[in-house]
Amino acid sequence: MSDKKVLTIQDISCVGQCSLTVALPILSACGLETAILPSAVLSTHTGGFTGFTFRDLTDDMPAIAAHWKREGISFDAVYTGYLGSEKQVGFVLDIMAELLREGGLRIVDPAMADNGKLYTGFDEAFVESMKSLAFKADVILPNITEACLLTGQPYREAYDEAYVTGLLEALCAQGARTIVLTGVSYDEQTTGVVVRENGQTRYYRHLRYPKGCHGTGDVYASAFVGALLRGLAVYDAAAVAADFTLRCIETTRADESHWYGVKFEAVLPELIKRLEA
Ligand code: PXL
Repeated sequence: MSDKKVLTIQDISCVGQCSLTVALPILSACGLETAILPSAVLSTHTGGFTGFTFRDLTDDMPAIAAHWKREGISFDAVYTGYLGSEKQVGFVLDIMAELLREGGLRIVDPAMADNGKLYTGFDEAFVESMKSLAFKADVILPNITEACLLTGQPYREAYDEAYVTGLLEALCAQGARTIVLTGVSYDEQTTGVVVRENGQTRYYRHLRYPKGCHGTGDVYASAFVGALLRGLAVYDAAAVAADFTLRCIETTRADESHWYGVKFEAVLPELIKRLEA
């Protein structure tokens, strides 16, 4: 167990197994006390459903944070995912400055794009504001598309190690500290994560399934944060999260009707056991 307290800031997609409905159970399973700050409430996520509702909670954020401050509440880590507006990015920066304990971690998943495209509802102005958050974080977890957007590098479907090294260097040049670059694949059979920490780069490679699943970025980031705050080193946490995410995909892929997310619930016992080891 751990007595670390983490605050995660992302949306509630009521249906669709992503963002807070994934982060909260995974972080809790990892043994962490988890506080949430919902950035928005959507009826579903935006990746494949149409006609979803969207309630922006931007204006509630400063009042919630001010109450916590009055109560003397603070956190060992703030982990952010999908944010609903540029204004929210500013509030998140304030929250990190005001409510993190000394030595607390800022972990940012710049969730805004995948497969070369911004998610529905995001634009260049949002990307600009995300830069101000990502480059202040202790750890960022971009996918290749998000790394390109943060650095202005061109997105490529197929690439080599030199391209990935270029992306990491561009991120570092802009101020990134520890980087966990997800979905890095040099061939059809394998994929993995590249971890850049203290000037060292390591690649954790594993099996790749042909079709990506929605929500795996959130599952991955949440398991990574859980493992990291349980005391694992960054690379080891990145590997545990990769194995967990792969098992979630394996558990889901045969069920065509489950296109909107992964069945992570069935795999939580494996994650819990792994963290006990
Ligand atoms: O999984 C990232 C995510 C989070 N929240 C919402 C989304 C998405 C991706 O599409 O639409 C609302």
